[in-house]
Amino acid sequence: MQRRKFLALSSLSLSTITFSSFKSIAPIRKPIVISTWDAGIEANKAAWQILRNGGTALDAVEQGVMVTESSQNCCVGLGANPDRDGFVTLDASIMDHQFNCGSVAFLERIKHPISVARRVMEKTPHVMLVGEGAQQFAVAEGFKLEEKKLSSEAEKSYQNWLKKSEYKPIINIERTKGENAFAPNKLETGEWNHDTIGMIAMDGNGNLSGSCTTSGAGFKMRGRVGDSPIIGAGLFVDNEIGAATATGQGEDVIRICGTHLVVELMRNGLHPEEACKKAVERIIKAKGIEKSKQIQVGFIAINKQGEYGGYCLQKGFNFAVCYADDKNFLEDGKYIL
Ligand code: SD4
Repeated sequence: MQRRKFLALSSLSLSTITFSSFKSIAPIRKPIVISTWDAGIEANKAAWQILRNGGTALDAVEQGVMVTESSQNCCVGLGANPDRDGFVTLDASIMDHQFNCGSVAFLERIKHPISVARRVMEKTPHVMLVGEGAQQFAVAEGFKLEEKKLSSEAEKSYQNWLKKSEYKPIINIERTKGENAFAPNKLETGEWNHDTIGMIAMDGNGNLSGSCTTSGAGFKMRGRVGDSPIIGAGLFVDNEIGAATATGQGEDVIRICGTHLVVELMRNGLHPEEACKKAVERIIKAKGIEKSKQIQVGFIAINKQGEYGGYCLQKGFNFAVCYADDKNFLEDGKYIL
């Protein structure tokens, strides 16, 4: 009996030792930045310039996604599809390595919601500002109030959508035209409905930060807010463990506190890819397989070793990974359904 107990104990401690020493000898890859979808390549380039020059992960994730918010090729930001009443409303969040975080939701006519989110984090006692109040704050902080006008593509797409006025999320809409393509063909049909970039990074000091910015689901109900500005849903960072961000149908990410779950799974020792996979499985468990087939959700994550991974529900999600001047590439997310 005694001997059996001893053997059980020693194998337990052996596996603990092996596991923790494995963790501690895993090579640390830093700096590193990863971000969702094809647009992540351009965003990573901007973030990488900051990281390679010794800048902070926080600056990198803000300035990285600002590229996407400004891009004409992408539906993140003011060029995006409007809600069903014809207004573009934006959500964004940012989080640093000390649990500081800021977010804005239902924000109109401001070009860089991510920077407003950062000001909320740095200059207010709050975490989240929404709607008119968020806009007032932005203007008081010197952000320009842009004209209330849809981009020509969004206008076309909205007019088309109005013919049926039917809200129907369509999975993987960003990538209907092969490698590196958004979906200009879908502009004609009003079906371009995923409009997000999430970015997470570790800087040379080993500090993690993340950002997430979106126009949300195209033709959504007025006032609808997705997962992207909700800390623990669309974005979460715990500097001891790792960081995660999400894309896809926000309602289903919120339901399971998706990115918080991913980080907690990494805390339990899972590799980022495995953690993302488990979170996707949780969505399927919550929703059932048939309903899960109708939507897309993707998670990406990095840990303190600079290991990274992504996982999604359906084929078609990808993310951009950058950790050297000549290493900025797209990876397809593995999928379950
Ligand atoms: C939302 N998660 O508002 C966002 C949408 C998205 O690619 O990620 N689109 O629900």
